[in-house]
Amino acid sequence: MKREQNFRRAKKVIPGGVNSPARAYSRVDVEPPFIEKGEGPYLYDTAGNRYIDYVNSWGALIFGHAYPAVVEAVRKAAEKGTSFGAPTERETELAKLVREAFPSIEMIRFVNSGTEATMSALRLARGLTGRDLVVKMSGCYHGHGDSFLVEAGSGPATLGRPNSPGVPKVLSRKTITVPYNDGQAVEEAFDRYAGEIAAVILEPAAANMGVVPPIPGYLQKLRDITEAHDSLLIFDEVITGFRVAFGGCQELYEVEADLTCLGKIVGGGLPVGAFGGRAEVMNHLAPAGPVYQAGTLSGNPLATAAGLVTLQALKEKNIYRKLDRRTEFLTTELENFARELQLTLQIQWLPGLFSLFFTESEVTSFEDAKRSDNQLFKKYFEQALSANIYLPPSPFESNFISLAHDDKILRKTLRILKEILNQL
Ligand code: HOZ
Repeated sequence: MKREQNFRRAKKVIPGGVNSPARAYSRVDVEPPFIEKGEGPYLYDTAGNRYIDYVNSWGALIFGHAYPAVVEAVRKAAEKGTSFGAPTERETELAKLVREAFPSIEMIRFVNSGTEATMSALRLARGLTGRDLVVKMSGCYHGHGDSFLVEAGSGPATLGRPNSPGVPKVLSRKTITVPYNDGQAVEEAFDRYAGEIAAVILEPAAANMGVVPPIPGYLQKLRDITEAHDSLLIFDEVITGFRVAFGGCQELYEVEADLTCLGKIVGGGLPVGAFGGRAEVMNHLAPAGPVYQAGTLSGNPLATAAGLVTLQALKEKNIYRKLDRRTEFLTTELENFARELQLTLQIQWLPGLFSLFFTESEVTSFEDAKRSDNQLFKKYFEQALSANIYLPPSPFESNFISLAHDDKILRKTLRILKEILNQL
């Protein structure tokens, strides 16, 4: 069925036709393709088109679609039961593997999404410190928990509604927002609210306002400030964990968080989130401690099976070098071409993810990202979709490269994107 027809039908029974707003193509003038299947770097829609996919389930699929080891592990697990609501050995195995990747994590709890991970991590930080305030960076997105829908990136930014109605004012007042990459602003927040801030939360490399890496010294400064004020530093590595490096941004930038939130890759494409940190912190969680958090499907056998084979496969030597090299190839070639054309374009990237900002100078904050020319973005996006390149439909999202995107696929993408840039 054609996408217009599909979308019309969906809108009659699902608000906006989608189960998560970022997929609704609200910022562009086309309807979203309805997907039938994925295979390696490709997505196939119900109208018979095959796309090269640069969304990769918003970063969850580091090996591409229907990665055979994951499919087999999930199939085998499903044959023995899909949910027990009881402990399994595989949960411990997965926990141990995450610990290997992130030295700052001694204990971890698995949940079902990144949103649950960040909500629970913040509750834990509040419960532990007895403080209510949280410092968040504008343009960072931490899922749809009440405390985080304040100047949020990703879907809320795409819709132009970074603060959501329905969040009690008393709660949003507990979220202090400061610009990303501005350590001084965090210092000032601590001066102003001395003894009241439970935690500082951020994406250590922002990926929900496009890709905005931290400026040198920024993460260390936040580490120092939070330590000096007995406040917790929470890294939301839902996107960057197991993507920019096996140990995420903490490995890349050598700064450790008190609590780390994970999602996407850790579940190998199944619904998984997780949060972890030092044992003395995590043991405040029920039933070991008083802070309550729970979930029937948390740590379910399908999710842990997919997560386990994915993380095991990621331990293979040189895998991140490969991802780094491929991302560098695509972005550098595009950048050089844009320079030849004298296009107003910034390409920002980290291993496995990148984004294009149609703006004059480097983007280091949400304010900068918002200056990106939306008309140019729309043209670029729509032409790419017509040429069967599936990109995130918003400048406030990241493009993702998987290990299934080999040199041939990248060269083909490059040829198509160059043609499009040439016509902008
Ligand atoms: N949170 C995702 C974007 N950063 C969107 C997920 C979705 O719409 O599927």
